[in-house]
Amino acid sequence: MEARAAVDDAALGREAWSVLTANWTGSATVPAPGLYPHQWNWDSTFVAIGLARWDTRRAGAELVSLLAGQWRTGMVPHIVFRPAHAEGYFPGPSVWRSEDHPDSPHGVRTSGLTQPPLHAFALWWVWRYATDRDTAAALVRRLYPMLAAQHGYLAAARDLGGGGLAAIVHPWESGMDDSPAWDAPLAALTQVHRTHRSAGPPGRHPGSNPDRYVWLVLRYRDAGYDPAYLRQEHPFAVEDPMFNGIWLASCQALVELAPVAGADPGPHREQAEHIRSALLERLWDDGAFHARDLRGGRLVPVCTVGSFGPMLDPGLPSERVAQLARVLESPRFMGAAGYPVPSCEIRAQEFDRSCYWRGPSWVNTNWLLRRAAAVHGLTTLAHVLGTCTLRLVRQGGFRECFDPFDGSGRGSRDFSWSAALTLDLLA
Ligand code: 9YW
Repeated sequence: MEARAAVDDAALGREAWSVLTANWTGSATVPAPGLYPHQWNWDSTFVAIGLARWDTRRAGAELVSLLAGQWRTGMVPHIVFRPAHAEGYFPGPSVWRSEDHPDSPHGVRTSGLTQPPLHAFALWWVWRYATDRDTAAALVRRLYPMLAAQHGYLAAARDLGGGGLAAIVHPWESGMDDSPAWDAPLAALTQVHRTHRSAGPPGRHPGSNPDRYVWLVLRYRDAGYDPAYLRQEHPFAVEDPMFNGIWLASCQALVELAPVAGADPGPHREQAEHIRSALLERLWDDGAFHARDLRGGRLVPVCTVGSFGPMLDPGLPSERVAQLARVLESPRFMGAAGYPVPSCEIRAQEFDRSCYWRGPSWVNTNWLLRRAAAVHGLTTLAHVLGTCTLRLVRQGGFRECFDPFDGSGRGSRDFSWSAALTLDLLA
């Protein structure tokens, strides 16, 4: 294992700051130098969370710059492009062509997909911990209407199953791009592609996932990013428990933030209750939450780290919380991993300890599950998740993800959310 001398808290904090300084563009934090040269949606929410206790202004700037990419529909795009690095990442702005869409923001090029709606939660975290109260209050007043619009978009345009949950229309929208939860819905695309061959660029076949990913983007783009197309035709539509658990937590955050912005918290409370019932009715099976493949009309059997997203809800019935905690602590997840939390259950055939969201442990999902455990008073679990996550970054640095058995780092180095959330864990 690639370990380094363990560093103390003060040194770890300084290292985290230097990563965040290096990855700051002047208005936003990019996820990792080189590999991801633009602003990514949920990455920025984790950066804002990590900065919340230390730098109210920069935490606010992070959210403001991301929301500059918001579309008039309320959709917050998963990438806000930096013009100087236009084609430094594929698919870049020339693939998405956001500028051709009447609802895209002026002067900012973005992707046409979204990512987990952690924004209101992140703003609430900033509000909750801000040392600069005036800046935080001004920030809440400024961003509240945008976040309410984002939630409105999810309810109006993304309830593709008609049961009160938001569907993702591309694996990238989950933030857990190659999770085994998308294998079956993606496998079904081969057939669809054969019958719609003209939809992709000439010669492109969705024989591998990267091809299918781009093919899905092109279909959606060529349909004008139209919600009616999503409802009627788009071949990938999945209700993900993590995406919806995060949305629910953000609705609860808006309940707290609405009065600060002079708005009525009632609709956000109702929305949260609606999502909770829908999660329990539509995604609960066999002791855990599962993704629902709307096009295949079934739940995806494999359990992933996403299965625990609804635990972020303080109102989740206690017997469900206990069942989820048992699964999380069992050898399917933490019980057999030296370094929690593997992104896929270890016993699954699809589990791969070295492949992104198919096995490795991630700082951001560990942080979310630590928060979920704390919300339900599971203090030992929360403590273990916090200390093990700090152990990972102490030994391996601020890597993108980590081998769940030996803790060795994987993917990019100097990864922003790993550094930012470390600052929060050290608090
Ligand atoms: C990609 C930026 C993004 C994250 C995702 C992660 C990865 C990008 O990087 O996706 O090219 O696949 O899966 O969660 O937002 O850090």
